[in-house]
Amino acid sequence: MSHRSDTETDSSDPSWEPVVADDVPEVHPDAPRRPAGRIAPWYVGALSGTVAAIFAVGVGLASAQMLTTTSPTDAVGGAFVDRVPKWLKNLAIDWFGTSDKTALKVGMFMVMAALAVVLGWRSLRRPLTGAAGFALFALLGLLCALDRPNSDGAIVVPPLLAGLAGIAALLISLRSFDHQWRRANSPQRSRAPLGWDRRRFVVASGGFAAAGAALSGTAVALEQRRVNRLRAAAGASLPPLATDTTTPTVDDNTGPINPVTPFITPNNDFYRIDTALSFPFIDLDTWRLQIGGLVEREREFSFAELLEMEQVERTITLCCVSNEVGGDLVGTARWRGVLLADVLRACGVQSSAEQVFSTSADGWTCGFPVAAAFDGRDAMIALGMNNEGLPLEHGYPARLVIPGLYGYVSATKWLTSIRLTTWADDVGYWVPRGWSREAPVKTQSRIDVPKRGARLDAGTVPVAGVAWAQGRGIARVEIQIDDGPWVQAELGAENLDDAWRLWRYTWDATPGDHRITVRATDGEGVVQTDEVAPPDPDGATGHHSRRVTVR
Ligand SMILES: Nc1nc2c(c(=O)[nH]1)N[C@H]1C(S)=C(S)[C@@H](COP(=O)(O)O)O[C@H]1N2
Ligand SMILES: [Mo]
Repeated sequence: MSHRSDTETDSSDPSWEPVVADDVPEVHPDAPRRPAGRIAPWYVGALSGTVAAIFAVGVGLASAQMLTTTSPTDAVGGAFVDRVPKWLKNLAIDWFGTSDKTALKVGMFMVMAALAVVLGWRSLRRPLTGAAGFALFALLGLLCALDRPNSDGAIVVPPLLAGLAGIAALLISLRSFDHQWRRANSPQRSRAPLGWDRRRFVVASGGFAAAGAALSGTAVALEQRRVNRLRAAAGASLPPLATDTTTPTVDDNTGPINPVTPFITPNNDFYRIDTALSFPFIDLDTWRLQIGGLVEREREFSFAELLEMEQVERTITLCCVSNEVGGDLVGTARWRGVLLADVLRACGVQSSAEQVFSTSADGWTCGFPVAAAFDGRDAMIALGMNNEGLPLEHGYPARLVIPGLYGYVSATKWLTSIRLTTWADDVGYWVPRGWSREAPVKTQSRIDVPKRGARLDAGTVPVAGVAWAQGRGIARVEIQIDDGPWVQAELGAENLDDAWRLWRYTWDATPGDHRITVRATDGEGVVQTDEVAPPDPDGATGHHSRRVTVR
């Protein structure tokens, strides 16, 4: 330090540390010193940090794929999803709908990029700051990984590798300008220019960026291959039905009752809601459904064993508690599989059991009353959906479908275990997060056409939609124009207690601004309430209405 003159030292900045310094052997006391503070421009640091982050993320993603485990980014994202406050989760669903997971990932990468820029910039003067920052990141990834339910030991490896990769990439990128200074200071090369070595920096940082991108690309490709294999396996998982067990329904998808919403929702159009940032690792050969808890005999069922049981097919409407009045988080499918009651009877349910508590391959849980499995409704372990094996998005290889209950308390996808238990002993995923423990579906009706704010010609206007009250069925749908009388809509022929009902009404529209409102009456004669309630905590209520302009 004695070589530095006072004027060269910015003593007001305690973080100042000579990039020049102590670790360099003092070969020549009179050699020119790099002027204090004359370090590479800030963006060199920022770039080093960014490049190191890209490399670290690539190493994390690729190593996770190779070890078939959760990546550090998914682990951190998953830990975040598990902890988001309810208002933020509702806001995310409001803003991004079913793309909320993509939004989360994009947000996470933006935060990481911002932190990497700052870390890199700070590291220009203090490389250890950056190293420590990446180590903290690795620690966060490690803690989140350990926090993931249902994961094996391999999950700790990717965050550790990613942390090491980030530190190495940062220090090596930063050294590319330090190095030039050293050469300038050796007596032999005392006339070499001072400052950082652009070319060396570009080579080092470009190399890490390219390697990081290549690793990320490889990870994406491996993940895609895994998903494709799972999809192929899902597609081939079900033999054709030997006998026709289909619940008799009239022509699906052909009825003109509702021009935009078919009675059966095609798998590709079926809404998807879950907490999974990537699909769980499933291998049909080793997959087992475990039944335990308050049963006479704990048992395990392989997929083949489930297929050997009596197969049923039922048309059931599934809906999400987060569905707003008029929303589209609802769909109807023909679910194929075994009755939950058959499987539970094979194990003998003890009388002290209160709750059927299920867990997915990725550790998500939910529970519903034991009665729902035995009260005569078609509570199912579904293995197929609309004449296909269960699609990956919808729970391959097996899921629960319980008519009349919202998905979050009943419809476990990627099902791996069912435990008979008490309400006190096990609590489903969403319950401590503020949603009701029990959640029967509320009667709802929705207008699909005309669209909101539509401009229509006076005369005959088709109005159409759907209505549902699973378990009770729909007996009547009524339409109100402005504040006029309620008039009956025509109902679709498909009339099942557990499925929605299509409806239409032919409106003789007169010029002006109008409001169209719908309400349904369930099979027990109860009219849908007009009391407005939000989805939180156990399902939205209120009438759906649309404003249109007629010319
Ligand atoms: N494993 C798992 N199963 C799950 C969920 C989840 O987050 N993870 N979400 C539930 C919720 S809230 C709903 S509404 C339904 C949605 O099923 P779908 O995506 O097939 O429409 O799945 C249920 N099953
Ligand atoms: Mo849901």
